[in-house]
Amino acid sequence: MDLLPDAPHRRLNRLTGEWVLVSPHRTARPWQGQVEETTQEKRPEYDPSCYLCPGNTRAGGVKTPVYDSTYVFDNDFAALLPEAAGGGVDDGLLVARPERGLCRVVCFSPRHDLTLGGMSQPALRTVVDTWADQYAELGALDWVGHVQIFENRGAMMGASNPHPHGQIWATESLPNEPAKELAQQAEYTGDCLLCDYLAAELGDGSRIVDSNEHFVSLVPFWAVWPFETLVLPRVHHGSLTDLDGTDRDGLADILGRVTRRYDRLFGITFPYSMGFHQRPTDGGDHPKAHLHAHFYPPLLRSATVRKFMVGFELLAQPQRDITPESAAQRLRDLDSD
Ligand code: H2U
Ligand code: ZN
Repeated sequence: MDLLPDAPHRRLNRLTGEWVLVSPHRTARPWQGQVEETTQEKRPEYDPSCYLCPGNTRAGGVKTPVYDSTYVFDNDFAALLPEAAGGGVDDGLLVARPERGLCRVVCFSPRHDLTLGGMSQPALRTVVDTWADQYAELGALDWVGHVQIFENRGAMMGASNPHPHGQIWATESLPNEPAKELAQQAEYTGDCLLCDYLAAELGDGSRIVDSNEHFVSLVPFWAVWPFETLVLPRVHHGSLTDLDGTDRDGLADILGRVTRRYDRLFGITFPYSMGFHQRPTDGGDHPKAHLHAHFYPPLLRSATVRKFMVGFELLAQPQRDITPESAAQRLRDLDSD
């Protein structure tokens, strides 16, 4: 896309309907802000003080069994509870509604020292299968309208523990981010917004990071975070449960590749929040919902210099300096094996 200017411009996020300001000329500015400590300690395979390692007692007092694959448990400190409780408030101005939910923790591996990118392909495939099974099981509850699968990785993102794990929050109502994205997809006049978007990106090529037969990783045209990426299935699928065995192998493969590229970018276990957006489980058809995963990493220019969503970003609109095209180039140039 040669038309993209080097001058400040704004780009439309077709998935949310929101704009991001891009300031490519600003990448040379001096930096004297916060520099964070890098802690890249070598972790043991088993940590007796880790509440997620097999056989250990969790903070809530429950003993985790000696698991040898992926292991799922109900969050001991769940943010949501499954029992319906209390009434709401709506006086025409102030509105509050009760919200039911279920929160689970998914230990990706019994090995304390691994990350998604360091796990074997069969082990990663088991994680994908576990996510799909959890989506099916939680989504089948008649009151669960949405299942959010995510991973918070790294202390910088607020992860409480380095043991490889993610979370699942199933809620009664549709949360803000998927609600925005589903509305945009539903309003799209073609068959599928993300199918058309992926075709355009594959045609252009400048923002593609990696791909296999079933999935593509790219830096979205409208990325807000410096090294934000989107993982998309090549064909239209609404959820993880729609994926067959070879699709799931493809997803496991691309997740391994993307996270290994991230880890090589600054030579550290790259912090991020990642998660899947899928068809809601509210009983509706949602034919235009296209399964995808977002990776939102906070780092900007080194292992210690992060982007902050402050100032103009917080008060007005997100802004980025390095272009999505140059971020994609840097990720693409790294080894993914
Ligand atoms: P994060 O690292 O993404 O915060 O996830 C860890 C979750 O694990 C967190 O939600 C739960 C916390 O409530 N947890 C337990 O359920 N049991 C424990 O013993 C400690 C942590
Ligand atoms: Zn552990």
